[in-house]
Amino acid sequence: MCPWTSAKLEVLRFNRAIVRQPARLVVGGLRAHDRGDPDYDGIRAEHDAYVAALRSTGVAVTELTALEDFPDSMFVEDPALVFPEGAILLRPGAPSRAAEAIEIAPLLRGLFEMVIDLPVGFADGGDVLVTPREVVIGLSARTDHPGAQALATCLAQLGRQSRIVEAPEKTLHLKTACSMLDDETVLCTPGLAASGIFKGFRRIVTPEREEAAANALRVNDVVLAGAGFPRTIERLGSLGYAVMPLETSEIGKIDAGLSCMSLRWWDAASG
Ligand code: CIR
Repeated sequence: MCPWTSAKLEVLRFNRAIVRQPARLVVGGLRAHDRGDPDYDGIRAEHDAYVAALRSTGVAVTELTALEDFPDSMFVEDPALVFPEGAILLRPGAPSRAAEAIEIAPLLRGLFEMVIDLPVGFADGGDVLVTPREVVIGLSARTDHPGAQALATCLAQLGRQSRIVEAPEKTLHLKTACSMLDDETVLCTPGLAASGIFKGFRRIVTPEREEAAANALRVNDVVLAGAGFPRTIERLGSLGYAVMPLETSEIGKIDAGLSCMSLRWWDAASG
């Protein structure tokens, strides 16, 4: 077995998660390039399998009802950040998603003692990668400089250091192109691997034409990975990771991947 599969999972141990059921209007969700509308039933099936997968890893999942006025609201990762020590309500960069933070605020205020509002600028949770040593904030079409800097201040209030980087061009979010596989290892696209952003991390690079596989999701002992990326699955398996393939072809049509469908954290009180 490869030695790094026993690496620590300080930032990838979760016992709580929040998800939101897809709105009917999800078929009209935002996308950079039109590859045809996704199918609502297909999205529901992908979402249901995702929730079941989270539960199978030991996570208690709070499932919110659909917000029918917000096509992209099932992607709960973008309007907020959650940590064991508190939550941050973000200001999503797409105008049609701005109010999603207002919608999720009451739940987070009930769950966390400390909830900080991003005061200015724009930032999407998809641009925020949590690593043990720091939080990496990507500048993108959704996350601007004022938002990233304000977010760094909010994170400092929670005791977290951060670093602001450029997300790769032509990707929606920083995490469209990378994900943590364990505390020391990043799965990322070739461009991001070469960028210097992950200097000091072990880097596993997505195979050619499987760049979208970089948005995998490590939850406890399992790596959730897009079923449409067989070479990535094979590579991770051969390195000793326990991979659970999940269908993402419908959510992929609206630029979504596996991280975006949940907010995850370790809640000490839940044990
Ligand atoms: C959007 O463009 O906002 C949605 N269609 C997809 C959001 C995906 N979010 C994420 O990866 N964090």
